[in-house]
Amino acid sequence: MKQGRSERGIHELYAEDPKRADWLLWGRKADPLTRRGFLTRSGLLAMTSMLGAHIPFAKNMPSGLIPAALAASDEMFVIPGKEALTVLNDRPINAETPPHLLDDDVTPAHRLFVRNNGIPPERRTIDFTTWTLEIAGESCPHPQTFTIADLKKNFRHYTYQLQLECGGNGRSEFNPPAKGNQWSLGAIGCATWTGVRLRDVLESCGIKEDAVYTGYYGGDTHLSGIAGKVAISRGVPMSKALENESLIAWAMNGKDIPLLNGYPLRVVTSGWPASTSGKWLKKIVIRNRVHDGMKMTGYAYRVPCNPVAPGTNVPSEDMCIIESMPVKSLATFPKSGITHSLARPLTLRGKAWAGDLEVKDVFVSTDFGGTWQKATLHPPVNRLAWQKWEATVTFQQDGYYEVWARAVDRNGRSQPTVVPGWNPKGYLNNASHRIAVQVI
Ligand SMILES: Nc1nc2c(c(=O)[nH]1)N[C@H]1C(S)=C(S)[C@@H](COP(=O)(O)O)O[C@H]1N2
Ligand SMILES: [Mo]
Repeated sequence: MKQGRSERGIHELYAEDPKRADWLLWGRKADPLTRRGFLTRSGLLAMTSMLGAHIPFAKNMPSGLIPAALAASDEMFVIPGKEALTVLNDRPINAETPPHLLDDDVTPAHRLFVRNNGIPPERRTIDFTTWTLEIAGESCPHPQTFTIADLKKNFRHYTYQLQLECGGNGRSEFNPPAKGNQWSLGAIGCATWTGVRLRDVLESCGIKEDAVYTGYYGGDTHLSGIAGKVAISRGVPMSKALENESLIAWAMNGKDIPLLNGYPLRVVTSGWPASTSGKWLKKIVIRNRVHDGMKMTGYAYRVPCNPVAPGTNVPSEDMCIIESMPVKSLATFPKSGITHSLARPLTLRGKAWAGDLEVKDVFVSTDFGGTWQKATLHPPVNRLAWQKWEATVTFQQDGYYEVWARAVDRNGRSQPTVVPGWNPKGYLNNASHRIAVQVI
């Protein structure tokens, strides 16, 4: 966390509210209780007294599990237009959405997370009418440059609801900890995107037979401010780029894309780490090799090709690029920490998604995973949209409960209830979401 008050950027946005600015500059201190860490035996006793209740399924509770009731925390409001998001960093700006605020079927602009690797272009420097997108690269025989009006005129328009999840979502739970944004659960959203198919645009420029990968370039700049140094330039294999749902989008939820989410133009390659969905899109290259842009090489967005023990020093040649994201779900209602009456059943709601795949089932548990009950799962509105689920649970006695949600994809792969495969950069944590419910 940088602290220099002289730094320009988002701080200017808060000039009119010094209290918020102060808080931002000071940063969000990691709360040890937000980690899925371990407590001692006496900690467990202390915990019961902190919760002010006994725990009916204590015998099932993994030793040292920190109750979701204590892990939840409310944060200050900070980004104008995205006030309810939890800000992790201000330079670059990174902010996530608390799970209970992801309850909308379609994520509204003010609730879509923000993950910036560099400094976004300033709004006043962007002109929607003169913004251009260049298609080039060694495997593109006829490079061309399009205005947004050209894209709109020359190609068919498509609108899809598409989920975007940062590859590092859930990173805060890995142990040993991984450097990077300490995302908890909210670097995910599913808005509606309108644009043209990436395939149609690439095909109009030609795709040579030796084409293997795309690479995007955006209008943001590297944090260092070094001229010509890009913040991030990633891409996908041609097979992913040519899918129906891979878009070059100019609208989100029927409006201009919010500046922090890529205005005026972005790639959306849903189901893969959202880092493949380039914002402030200026250029796409068709490559005859795996794209080697910024954050495509080394350890960035890669995990060990074979599982490793926590803390292992993995040689970079043993790291593989993340492709489709793993199955995952959230309980978006109720908010973790509610009090519920023993006399009434509790109806839960949530979302589930599974990278390139569809979600087959969602299960919920109120006894720390001892038993599971099937939720009602709705089909996606289109491929790569998240799926809604609901379930009604009842409680036999009062006390502290956790509701756990677990999704299973079409291939039968389930979310784990503990943090899965440790990896050096802390990607792909798809552990079950847990919410705390106090039954009285
Ligand atoms: N040009 C550009 N594109 C980018 C990024 C960026 O920093 N610059 N961040 C990427 C990452 S890591 C993620 S997770 C998503 C986040 O999209 P969002 O901020 O719209 O939620 O954008 C991706 N596209
Ligand atoms: Mo990301």
